[in-house]
Amino acid sequence: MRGFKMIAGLAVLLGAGMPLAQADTLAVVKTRGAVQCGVTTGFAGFSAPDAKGEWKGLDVDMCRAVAAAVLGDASKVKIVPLNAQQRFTALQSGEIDLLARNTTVTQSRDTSLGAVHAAINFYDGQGFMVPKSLGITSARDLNGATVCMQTGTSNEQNMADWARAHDVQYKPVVIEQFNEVVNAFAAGRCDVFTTDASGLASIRIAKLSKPADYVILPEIISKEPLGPFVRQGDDAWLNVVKWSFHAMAGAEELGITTANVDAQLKSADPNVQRLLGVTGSAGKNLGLDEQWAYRIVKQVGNYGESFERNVGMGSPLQIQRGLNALWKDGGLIYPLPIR
Ligand SMILES: N[C@@H](CCC(=O)N[C@@H](CS)C(=O)NCC(=O)O)C(=O)O
Repeated sequence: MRGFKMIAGLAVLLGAGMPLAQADTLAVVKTRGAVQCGVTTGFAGFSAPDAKGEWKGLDVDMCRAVAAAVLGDASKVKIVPLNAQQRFTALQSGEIDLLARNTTVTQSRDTSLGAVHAAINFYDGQGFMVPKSLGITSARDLNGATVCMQTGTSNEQNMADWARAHDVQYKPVVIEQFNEVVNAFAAGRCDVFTTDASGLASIRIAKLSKPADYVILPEIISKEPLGPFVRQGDDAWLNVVKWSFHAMAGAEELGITTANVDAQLKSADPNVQRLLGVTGSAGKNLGLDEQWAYRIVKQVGNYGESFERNVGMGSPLQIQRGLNALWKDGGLIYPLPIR
C-alpha cells in the first residue's frame, strides 16, 4: 500500500510537469529499480565498454556503488553515454540521476547549472600531448601551435588563460565529438591535444595506434578536481552519492576489501563496525538499510581497489596514486567519518 501510494505520488508529481529537479531522486530510483548514470561516450579507465560490452571504469564504479547501496545490486545501472557538451543538460532534464563523467568541479558548474557536486573521486590537472616527431619537450615551446580540444570542457578556458599568461599564441581546434577530436589529432590536423592528464594517458593508450609516438609534456596548467554531480535541492540523493564515495574511501582507510569484507563483519574496531552496519544507524540516516556500505565494498570494492583496477599501475593507464592516495599516505583522499 505504501509502495503504491509512493508510485502514485510520483506519477502525480511527474504528470503535473513538475521538473524532476524538484523531485526526490532517491524515491524515484528505488521505484524504478535502476540508477541512470551519465558517463562519457567511451573513455578507458573512467567509463568505457569492455570487450563484452560491459561498462567499466572509476566513474562507472561510482554508479555501481550507488546502485549497490540503494538497490542492493551494483549491476542495476543504466549507462547513458554523453559528450562534454550534453552532460549538464542531461542532469537538468532528469535524463540521468547522477553525472559521473570525469567532470571538473568549478564554482560556476557547482552553482549556476542547477547541479552540485557530491564528492571528488579523482584529483587531476590539465596537460598537453604532442607527437614525438615535433621534438617539443616543454609547453613553452608551443608558440604558434594548433591545439585540439573538446567543446564544453574546462580545458578550453584553461588553455586560453594559460596561453595569455605565458604569452603563447595558438590556434584552437575545438570539436564536439570525442572520437573526432582524437581523429583530428591522430591525423595531424593539430599539433597538440590538451585535456586532463588522466585523459591524455587514456587517449594515448586506448585511442592512438602507436602510443610510443606521442609524449605528454611535463607542465600541468590547472586544477581539475573531478567528481560526481547531482541536481541541486535533492539532499537525500546528494547524501547517498556523497556517502557512497566516502564508504569506498573509508573502507580503504580501514583495510576493508572485497576479499575480506565478510571476515571484517566480526571486527572489534568500532569504525569498521559502523561502516559495515554492524552497529550504528548510518544506513537509516541515508534512507537505506544498514548493509548499504557492506554491499558497496563486497560488490564494487574500496576506493583503492577501484583505482588500481581501472586507472592504477596495474591497469593499462598506469597512473600513480599521487594526489589520489589517502591523506595518511600523503594524498588528498580524506574519507569523512561515519559516525
Ligand atoms: N574535466 C574536464 C574535461 C572532461 C572531458 O570531457 N574530457 C574529454 C576528453 S577530450 C572526454 O572525456 N571526452 C569523452 C567524451 O566526450 O565521450 C571537464 O570537466 O570539462
